[in-house]
Amino acid sequence: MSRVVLLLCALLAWGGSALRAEDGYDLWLRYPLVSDAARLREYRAALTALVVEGDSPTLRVAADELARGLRGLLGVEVPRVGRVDRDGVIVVGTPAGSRLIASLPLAKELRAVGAEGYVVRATTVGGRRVVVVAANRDVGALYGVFALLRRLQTHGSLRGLALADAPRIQLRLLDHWDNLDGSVERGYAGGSLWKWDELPGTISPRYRDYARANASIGINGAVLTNVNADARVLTPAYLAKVAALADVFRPYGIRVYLTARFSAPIEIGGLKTADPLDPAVRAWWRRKVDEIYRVVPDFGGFLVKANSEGQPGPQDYHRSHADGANMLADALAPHGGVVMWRAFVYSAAVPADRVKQAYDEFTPLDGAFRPNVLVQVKNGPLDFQPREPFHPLFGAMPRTPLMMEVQITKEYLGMATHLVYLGPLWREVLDADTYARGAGSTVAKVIDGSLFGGARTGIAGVSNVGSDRDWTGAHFNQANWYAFGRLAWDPGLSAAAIADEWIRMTFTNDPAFVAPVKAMMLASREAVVNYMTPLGLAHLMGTGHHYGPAPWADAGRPDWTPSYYHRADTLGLGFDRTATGSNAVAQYFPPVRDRFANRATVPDSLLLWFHHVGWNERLRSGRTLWEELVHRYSAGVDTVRWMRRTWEGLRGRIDAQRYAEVSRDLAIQEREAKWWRDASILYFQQFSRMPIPAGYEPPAHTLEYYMRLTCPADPRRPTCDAV
Ligand code: GCW
Repeated sequence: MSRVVLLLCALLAWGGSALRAEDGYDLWLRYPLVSDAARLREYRAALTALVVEGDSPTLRVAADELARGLRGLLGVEVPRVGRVDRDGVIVVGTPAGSRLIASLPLAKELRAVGAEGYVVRATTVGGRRVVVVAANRDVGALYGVFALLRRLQTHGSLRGLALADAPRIQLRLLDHWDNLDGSVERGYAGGSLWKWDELPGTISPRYRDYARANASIGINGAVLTNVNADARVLTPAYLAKVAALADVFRPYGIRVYLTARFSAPIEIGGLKTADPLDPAVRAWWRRKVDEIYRVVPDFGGFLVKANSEGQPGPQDYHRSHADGANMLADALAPHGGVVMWRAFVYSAAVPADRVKQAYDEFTPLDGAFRPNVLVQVKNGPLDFQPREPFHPLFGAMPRTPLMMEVQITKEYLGMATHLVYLGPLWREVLDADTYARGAGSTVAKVIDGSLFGGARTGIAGVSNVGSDRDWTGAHFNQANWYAFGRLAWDPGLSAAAIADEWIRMTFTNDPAFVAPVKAMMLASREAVVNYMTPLGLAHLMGTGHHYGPAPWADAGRPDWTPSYYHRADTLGLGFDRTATGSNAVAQYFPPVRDRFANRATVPDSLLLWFHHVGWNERLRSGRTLWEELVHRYSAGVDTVRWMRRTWEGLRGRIDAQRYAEVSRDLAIQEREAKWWRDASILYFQQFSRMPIPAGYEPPAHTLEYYMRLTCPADPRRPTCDAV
C-alpha cells in the first residue's frame, strides 16, 4: 500500500470512531478504535494476521467479522495470510477443515464444548505466538470470533487468554410478532423488519446486520411471524420470501421458524376441517411441511398459539393440545423439525382464576407429546407483567421439554421509552426454585434440561426489533435484546455482568460512564415495578393498548380488566390465591406453596398476588399496607428522578445524539412514572379512605382528571402531554 493510501485508511479509521454519527444502528458491534493506549499496543502486537483454513459461508462471515472488528478496534488492516509466518496470527477453524487446528492439542477441550461451543486461547505454533479460535463446527468458530471481539471491545487483557464456552440451551430463539401487512403486534420500534412486498427479489442489508447481531450473542433461530398467525405465510409465494431470508441467516447459524395457523388446511388448503385426527388434514400438513423443506432445507419448525385468545386449535374439534401438537410433530419429524406449542391458554368461558388455567390444561398431558414437541411457557402465569411469580408449570411436567418464553418488547413495562433493563427480571425467574425435585430445582435447570434430563431445550424472547434506525425504538432497549441472547446462551450469567459488557460495547469503556449507567440499569426494573405494580399487583394498565394506568377499568371481559386482578375494596387490596380464595398457590410444590400461602412468609414483592391484605395491616417495614403502597409508588418515581440526574451528570461522555435521545426518553419516563403513581394512589385511596401519609408528594391532579385522559395515538412517543 502506498503511503497516501495508508494515510487515507488511518484517517478513515479515526474519522470512523470520532466523527461517525452514532444513531444506534451499529448496536454493540461498533468496533471503535481502542481508546486505552496500553491495550491498543497490546492488541496490535498480539493480533497481526489472520489464517482461516477451510471454506464455508460461515467461516467467510467469521473472517469478515473479525477483519471488520480489528480494522475498527485496532485501526489497522489485519491481513489474511496462508500460514503462521509471524507472531500474532489468529487461527480460526475446525479440526475437520483446518490442518493447523487439527494439529493442536485441543481435542479434550473441543469435546467438552459440543456442536456450537468454541475454544479461544493464546498458544504457540512452531514457536510463534498465536491466538486460536477453534470449534467443532463452523458456527462455533463464528461464536468464538465474537467472543474474542467482545474481549477486545471490553478492553480485556489477552494475556493467558483461555476462553472455552458452549451454550447450555439448544434453541435460543427470537419470536417476532410480525404481521404480513408490515405491522408488529406489541412492537414499539417501527414496522416489521421483513419487507414482504420486496422479498424475495430485494434483500435489505438490514437482514444481514440483524443476523450478525443475533450471532454475536448466540441466538440461533427466528420465528418470523406473529403467533396470532396468518395462514398465507404457508403459501408458495410467501415460502419463497421465507427461503430468501433463511438464505441470508444460514451462514450465521440462524434457522427460520414459522407460526402455523391451526386452521390453515381450511383457509389455504380447501379442506372442510382442521381436525388433527382427520387423515386428510394430517396428509395436508405432511405435504405442506415437505414443501417447506424443499425451499428451506434447514427449516426449524412451527410455533403454535392454539385455542387461546380466539386462535383456532384442536379443541375446536374436541381434541387435546397434544393431539394438535403431535399431528404437526409427525409431519416435521422426518425432517428434524420441532413444534413449539404455547401453554399461554385461558378461556373467557372458564370461571377459574386465569392464572391457574395453563397448569390445569397442560399437566394432565405430561408425557403425551411427541419427542419433537416443546411446550412453550411464559415466565409467569399471567402475562409478562413487571413482576409475577414464576410459572407453576416449570417443574410440573417432568416428561415434557418446557421452553421458557419471555417478552423482550416492553408491552407492559413502558413500551419504547421507559428505560427498563430486563436482565434482573429474567435472572429472578431463572433463579426461582420450583422445588420440583427438592431444593435447587431452579427454573434454569428445568429449561436447560439438567433437572429432568430432557433431550430438547429451548428459550424464546418476543423480539423488540423493528424497522427503526436504532432497531429497538430506544437505545437502552438494545440492552434487552443483548441480555436475552447472553442469558439464552448461559442462563447462569449475572444481570450486572451482562450490563457491563453491553455498556462498554454500546457506549464506552470509560469507567466514569460504565459504573453509574450500570447502577441505573440494575435499579430500573424495581423502579418500574414500584411505579406501576408494587407489592405483587398486576395488570393495572389501560385495556387494549396496555399503555398507562387504568386500575379503574372494569368493562369487557373480566380477565382483561384491572379490577379482576387488584380486588380493591374498603377492607383491603389484593387477590386471594390461597385456599380461602382461588387456591392458585396449590399449583406450586411445597415448600414454595406454603411460603407463598402464608402471610408471615410470603415475600412482600408478591404479597398482593397471593393475598387480600387489610389496609391497616402492618408489613415487614412497620408501615401499614396503605402507607407501604404510597411509599413504593413514590420510591418508583424517586428512582426515575435519580436515573435522570445520573444521566445528566454524564453529558459529554458519549456522542451527542444518543445522549440527547436518552435524555428525552428519561423525561418521558419521569412524567409517566408520576402519572402511574398519582393515578394509582388516587384510585386506591377511594377504598383505603386514608390520607396520603406526611412527607410524600401529593398527586398533581384529581382522579377524574386521570380517568378522563385518553392515550395515546402513538404509544412510542406519547401524546399525553397533559400528564
Ligand atoms: O400479552 C398478550 C398480548 C397479545 C399477545 C398475547 C400472546 C400475540 O397483549 O398481543 O398476542 O399476549 O402472548 O399470545
